Amino acid sequence: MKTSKTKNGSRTVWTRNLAVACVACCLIPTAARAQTLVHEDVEVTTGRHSDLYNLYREFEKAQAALRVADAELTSVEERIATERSNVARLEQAFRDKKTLRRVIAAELKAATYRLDKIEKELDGIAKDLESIGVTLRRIGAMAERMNAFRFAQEVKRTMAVLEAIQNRVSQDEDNVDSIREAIRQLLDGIGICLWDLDANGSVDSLDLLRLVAAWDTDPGGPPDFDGDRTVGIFDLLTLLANWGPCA
Ligand SMILES: [Ca+2]
Ligand SMILES: [Ca+2]
Repeated sequence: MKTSKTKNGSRTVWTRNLAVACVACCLIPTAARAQTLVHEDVEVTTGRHSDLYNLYREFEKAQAALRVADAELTSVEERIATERSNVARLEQAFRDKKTLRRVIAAELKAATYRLDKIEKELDGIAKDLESIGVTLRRIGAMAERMNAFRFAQEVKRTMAVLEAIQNRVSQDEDNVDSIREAIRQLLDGIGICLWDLDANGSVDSLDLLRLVAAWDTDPGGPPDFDGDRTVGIFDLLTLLANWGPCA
């Protein structure tokens, strides 16, 4: 009798659980169930949740773009580190007085040109990150609206990664500024300024002649002062604006 009661009790519990499971199955919205399916390609490819599927594919594209930006930034950071040690080496060379001032100045000018390019690349990466951020915020909001909370959490984690990369960009920009400042101080110490092409201590007609001789070419450095790969009117105006002895 006791055994029978237990058996009956177990059956009742089992039946109730089955009923609850069936009701839950019917009541859980499709999108809510999709939140677990979205990570399982086999389930996703059934096409049962195509909106979420498409959104997730878009998310994967944004993640891929983020990885590309991260890799580009890492490569730029390596070059910034190289420029920093390069300037430190030139500072040492200046202190040792074993290297000609104009040789050091020429190297510093070339470094400035490379820093211009690095800065442009940082700008490009910052813009890419901004647009990836806009996409991620939109995907996150849509995932939440579709009750795909696990997916939305994943988007948030990716947003955190994006913000960390954006912080690195800001630090790198500060680093570039500080290297520029070190170059400026060293050039001041040497008494040669960026626009003094023949390194005679002043921006004068000799420099103007050099600039004119290089007109419309890409010298890969000064007198292409703005780094647009051609010597033109802007470079001429820059030289004229800095006319006279290097301070
Ligand atoms: Ca000069
Ligand atoms: Ca130019």
